[in-house]
Formats: sequence, C-alpha cells, structure tokens
Amino acid sequence: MVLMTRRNMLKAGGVAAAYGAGLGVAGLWKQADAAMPMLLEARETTAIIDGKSETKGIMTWNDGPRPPVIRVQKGMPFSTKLLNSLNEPTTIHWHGLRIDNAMDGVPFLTQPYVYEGDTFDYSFTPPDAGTFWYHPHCNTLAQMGHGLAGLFIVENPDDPKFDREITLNLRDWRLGGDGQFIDQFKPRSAARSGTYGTVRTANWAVEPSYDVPAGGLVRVRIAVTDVTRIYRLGLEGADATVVAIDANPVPTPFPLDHLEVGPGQRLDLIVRVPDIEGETVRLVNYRSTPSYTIAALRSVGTSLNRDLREVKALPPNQLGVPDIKNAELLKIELSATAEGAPVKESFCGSLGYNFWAINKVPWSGDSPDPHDPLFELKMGKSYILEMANRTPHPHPMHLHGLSFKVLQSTDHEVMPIYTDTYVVQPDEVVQLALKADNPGDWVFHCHIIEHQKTGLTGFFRVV
Ligand SMILES: [Cu+2]
Repeated sequence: MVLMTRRNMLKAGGVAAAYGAGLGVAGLWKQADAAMPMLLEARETTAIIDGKSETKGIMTWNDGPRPPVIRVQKGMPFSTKLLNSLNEPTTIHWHGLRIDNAMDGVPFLTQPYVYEGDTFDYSFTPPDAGTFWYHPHCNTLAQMGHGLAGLFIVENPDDPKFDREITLNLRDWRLGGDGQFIDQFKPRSAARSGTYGTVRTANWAVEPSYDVPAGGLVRVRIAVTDVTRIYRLGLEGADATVVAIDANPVPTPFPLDHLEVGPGQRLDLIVRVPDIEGETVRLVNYRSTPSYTIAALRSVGTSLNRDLREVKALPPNQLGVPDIKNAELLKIELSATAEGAPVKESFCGSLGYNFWAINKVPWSGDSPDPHDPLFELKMGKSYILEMANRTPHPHPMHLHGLSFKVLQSTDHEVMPIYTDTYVVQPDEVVQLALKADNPGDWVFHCHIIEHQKTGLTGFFRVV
C-alpha cells in the first residue's frame, strides 16, 4: 500500500490522474482506488473570505483553503491518513457515519489525539449513502471555527441521476474589519444561544452563484457546518423537493417551504431550475432578521423542461429498526448549570466554563478522565430517549455512531425520520427511538460547539 502525500501526488502525475480530475484544484477527491489511502494534511493557510482582506490562520486539509469534498461509494472501503501539520493536536470525526468506534475520532474516548507531525490512519466502509461531513473533535471551537469542516458524500449507485449536483457548505466566520480572526466566543453568549460569526458564507464565499442547466433538476446537498447558527432555509425563484434529511432519504419527498436546519445537519434538495436563461434561484436564511441570501443558482442554456413530479423517493438506507414495544425508556434532561467556575484545564480545548449540563452533570471538556457514560446500552436492545430541554435556547443534539428515529414531541408535529441530530426547542420534550446496534462509546452532544464545550456533552456506552 503506497501512501500518496500531497507532495509526491503532485509529482506522480499518472497516479494523480487515477484519482480523477480536480484533486486540490476543485477541492474534490474521488475514490478511484480503494487500496490507496487518501492523505488529509491538516494545515494552516491564508485566503480571502470576506471579499476584501486576506485572512491569516485559516485551517484546512490539503491544498485549498476549503477542505476537499470527499466522494465515496456506499459499501466501498475508504481509507485516509491524517497528517497533522497544525501547531496543536487534532483528530477527525466522520459526522453521521455509522462506523467502528475506533474510527470515530474522539480524543481519549476512542483514540489518542494526533500530535503535531503525527499521523493517524482512518479506514471504514460507509454503510449508508447520503450527505455527511467531517471535522476535528479536538479543540473543536477554534479548529472548526477556523475552517476544518469538509463534506463527505457517500454516493448510492442506485440513486436517480439529476442534471447537475451542487454541494453547499454553510458557515460563518468570526472576522474583524481587517479580515482577521477575532475571539471565537464570548462567555456571555456561550451561556445563551452562542456567539455568531460576522461573515456569512457558503463554500467559503459570500453569496456565491453557480450556473445550472435551465429547466433542469439539480440536486443540492447542503451541510450546516457552522459552530453556532441554526438556519431556516427556503428558496426564492424556484420550487424544490426535499429528498433527504441528515443523509437519510425521506420516505415521501415533499415540497420545500421553510425548513430549520441546525449545526451538524444536512439537507438534500432537488431544485427545478427556471426555464429562462439568466434567471436566478436564491437560497435564503429566514431565521435571521432581515433574511439574507446564502447562495444563488443561475439558469443557463436552453430549457431541459424537467418536471419536479419526476422526483421519487431515493432508495432508503438499511438502518437498525428499534423495537418500540419492548424499548426501555431513558430520560435525558438538558439544563443550565449554576456552576460557572472554570473546570480543570482540559487537554483538548475546554473553554474553561460550565454553563450547561446533561442530567445535572456538566462534561468538563475532552479530558483524559471523562465522566462515566450517561447510560450503558445493551447491544441489540432498543431504547427510547426522552429528552427534555429545560433551557431557554434550542440545542441541536447529535449522537455519534447510531441513528435514531424521531417519534413524538410536545412542541410540534414531527417527521418520523431517522437522523443523527435533532434540534430540541426550549421547553420541548421529544422522544427518540434507537436500536443499540453499534458497540462502543458514542458521544452525545450539542452541536453549538460553545454549548458542547461548556457542559452539554456526555456519551452512551453500547456493550
Ligand atoms: Cu446547545
């Protein structure tokens, strides 16, 4: 097995060609040869994010300022070597992928952290198709805030083909007027809804526009990788059908109106592009006042005259179906904690405050001696997590390694979908069902990273 580094990959033109066009240049990597691991070199770089000044201290993997969009096929082995060229430890977590616990990328819980100059080999076979993403699980607020968040697409060869596919990685940046990073969080905000960025981007650009075929059906894969912002997404200028949420196809595709999508979540849309060349479709965030355009699609060419009614449900993923009748009820309470004193220094980036707790226990960051698991689950058994949000803020709660089915909520009618992230509203009590079918220690945390890093974290042990 030959490890292709970024540098010798560039030298070995023939081998680079085997990976398909666009490596580095388009920020795209395709799994052409499963026997050859991809290299992911975590490094610092500079780039213009705000459209004006060059921002220093951007973090990425490989050559571009934007991490590569990795594309693999469902059921095909994937392997990569993480090389840490940052000045601090790091890891990679594969968000939403139900893979071996040893590959989950959580320092101390599933692997040692990867020090400066060190490497770590990740290899797994994605069991599910869909839109996923990858990010560090170490000093997360700084590393994700500075750009370490990439899309990971698992293609299903049985999916219908569309006329074009666009990926959108949505995130904000905390930059000052000079384009340089400012403090990633304010304690006062961390104790509330979180600290918002100052520059709002899609694919590392402010309001980018993409040309798409007129009258065509375009698959748009959206991932919210921001550390704070919950979006309410809608389209202006075209109709769209929702085909998947958090990687999993929805059983019955439905028209997009406005949909709330929190940090960590993904949305797959089929957009019917306008017939007339030059017309634009805008992806808008309606949760902000005033609302704003995130990205645009521009119609080009002669109309393909496609019809949104052609869009059928995508083939489903084969997930563990919970046995609701015999499931055990587990209660989870999210609360604010009065314990505001700094916790002991953590190795992997505690923010030094406790503002939040799960079942009264604030997690003290990724520490070498983590707390006991929230719950120990038995392999093969089914559980209903009854999660109550006793705080005045919404929390996108994410579970590693397992998928859960949304059953019911006291707050609103729910879609009975399988997911890995659920945004629980203030005062909401939601029931989530899961089958414990993947052994290991699986982190359960808020994906508003300031909340995660100030207490809103725990883990489930499946044995
Ligand atoms: Cu939260």
